[in-house]
Amino acid sequence: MVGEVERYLLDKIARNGAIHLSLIDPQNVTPEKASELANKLQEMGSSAIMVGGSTVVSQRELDEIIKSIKNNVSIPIILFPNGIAGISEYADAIFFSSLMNSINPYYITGAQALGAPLVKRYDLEVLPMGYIIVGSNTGAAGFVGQALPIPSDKPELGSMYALAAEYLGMRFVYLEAGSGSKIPVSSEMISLVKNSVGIKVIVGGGINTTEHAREIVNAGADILITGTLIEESSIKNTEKLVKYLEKI
Ligand code: 1GP
Repeated sequence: MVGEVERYLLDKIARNGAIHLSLIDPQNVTPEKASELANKLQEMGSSAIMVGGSTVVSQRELDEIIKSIKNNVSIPIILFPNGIAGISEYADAIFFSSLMNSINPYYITGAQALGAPLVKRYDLEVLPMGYIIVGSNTGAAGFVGQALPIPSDKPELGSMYALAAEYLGMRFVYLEAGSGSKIPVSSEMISLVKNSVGIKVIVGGGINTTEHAREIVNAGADILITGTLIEESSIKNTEKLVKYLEKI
């Protein structure tokens, strides 16, 4: 069940305490730019490149981006799909996710059922993940996914959803504040989730400094994701943050 990419991530977490994954949104970059960025991120020490975004609509464009990244990096490329258009045969693995606190069943099991045969046909490694949207500034992810976000000041609700994800068999749980969020996931929620579950805790949305990364790791995050920081070409900040997380 646990494949090569998952083993690689787990080993790195065991060694480092926490790791960094870089998120590239195919809507925001050309294939050339994506591969140049991915290469820089690999050199900085980021553990994997995630590719996806809430508004991805063209599988053909996604394929071109991933092929281009693949030419330039050796770290795994993991899909972070918003739906069927977010699946590419050129990736190494997929965060096969359920948006657990959506009010629309399409985002909980509908898109998953439609996409599952394609994941099988492409022989993508599956990383089962519970995706939970948190806070009041949840951006495109919250809007498109029709989420009923967990209030930031109700960490116990976050931990209930995370525990449900674990009991449903997911091996990762992602606390998502929304890309570019002004209200990132709180340390209280991260530590309560971490103390409630045995699966790996991913945190993303609005993380843009090393200090903030330190706070999140101290609270218990296993994996930190940054996207906007990369796109805004704050490469120096990204480099510091990655080096801190990956203990380089
Ligand atoms: C979005 O959590 C990720 O899914 C990344 O967020 O763009 O704010 O880094 P940022």
